[in-house]
Amino acid sequence: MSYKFDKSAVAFAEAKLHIPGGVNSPVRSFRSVGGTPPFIARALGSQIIDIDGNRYIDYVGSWGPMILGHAHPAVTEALQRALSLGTSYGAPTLVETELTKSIKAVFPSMELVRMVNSGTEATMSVLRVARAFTKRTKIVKFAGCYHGHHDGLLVKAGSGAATFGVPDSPGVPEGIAAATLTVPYNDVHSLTETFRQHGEDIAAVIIEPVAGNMGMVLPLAGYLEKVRQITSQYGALLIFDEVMSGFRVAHGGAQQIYKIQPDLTCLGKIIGGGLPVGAYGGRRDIMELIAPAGPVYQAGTLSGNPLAMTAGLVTLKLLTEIPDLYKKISAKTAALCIGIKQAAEEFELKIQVHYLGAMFGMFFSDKRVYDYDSAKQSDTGLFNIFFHTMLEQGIYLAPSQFEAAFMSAAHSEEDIAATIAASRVAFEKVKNCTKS
Ligand code: KE4
Repeated sequence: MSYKFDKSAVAFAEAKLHIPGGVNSPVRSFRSVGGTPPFIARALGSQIIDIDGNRYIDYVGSWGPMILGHAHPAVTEALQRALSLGTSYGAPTLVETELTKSIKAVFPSMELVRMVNSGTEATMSVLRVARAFTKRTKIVKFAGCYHGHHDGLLVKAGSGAATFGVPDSPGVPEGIAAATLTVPYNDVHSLTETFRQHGEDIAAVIIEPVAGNMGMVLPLAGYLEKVRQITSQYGALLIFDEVMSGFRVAHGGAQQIYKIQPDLTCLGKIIGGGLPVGAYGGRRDIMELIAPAGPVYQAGTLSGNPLAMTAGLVTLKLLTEIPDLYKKISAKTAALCIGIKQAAEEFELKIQVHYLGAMFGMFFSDKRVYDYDSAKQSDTGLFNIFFHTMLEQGIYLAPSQFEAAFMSAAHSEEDIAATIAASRVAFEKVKNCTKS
């Protein structure tokens, strides 16, 4: 059955009249891969269905939140009950404390947690409290890591040796960018050198401990330990941005796998079960600076709203209660990635496949990918051919080489087999394109 996107094409043209680029988040526009983004009508389990009636096995999962699969009955039922009690009060509720306790049970480094409405709000707020606590101004981030769209982190490495940041978007003031130093991921020497030069004025380092925004890139052996050691040595705070990796690469995120205790952690996505959410938290002596406990201001009309808290609480309870859930999801991810790698080799195509827990990614590159520069060596043209050939076979991957993919508890063995089979067709097409 050939996929048609007629209704989505009409919908996309209409959306562009009213919404910038026709989407409410850029990556959804398919600008990176070309073509028309399917407009989704509904989803259930591992599947999404678009308004043309095309069905897809979904490996985007709303960019991470849907680890249980779409429209999980327990989440839906709990939300329906919560809806009948109202949608938002702007006052404290029991469910906020319950969700926070569920997070702390899995992330013991988070002694106090503040709920917000997005990962962006979480990372924006965590920088403020890090600067207030240390009374320092500079922040270190890593090329290829993404922490949301606030000015302080929409920054890229400056030219030449200077690591001072320059804006990564129009509208970001030079002065704000200059307070953010950018260094390569997985490069201990650059980080050490940056601290040697600026260490006394660095408030914090913020890192995706398992990176998912340059494609999926894993920390090299011992790297995160060195980052922890360097930040401690200079009195800078270590912030793990686990908005994507939290409850994803393992139940307790990257900090559980690599046994690193960050000073502060940001979470999002999965903890809201598909509703708008973010959270930041960590050492009590730092988080007690946050208003109203302390002087560092941060607020939000819908922070901790009962619907997101309810969806998140049910999701986290299931992640804890379903026996061997992470073991099973990790095994599915591994089986899929090994199968795709083997399929590529059948066509003598060299790809890099990375996976950990319920997260995976692939690069059309014959070289190791360990940072943003090496990720950018990938052949995005080949990726785009692969992407569309998979889409037309009912496999919905992230529409960019520089994104990650996400497995859920709802993906079946049949889904995995169908995806590997579809990848053979896609690799054959890629191979034929490389010949011509
Ligand atoms: P949000 O503001 O999108 O909830 O979270 C920002 C954020 C912070 N930190 C990390 C590690 C993230 O991955 C994200 C957001 N991830 C992207 C995926 N590349 C969300 C998808 C999108 O931007 O549309």
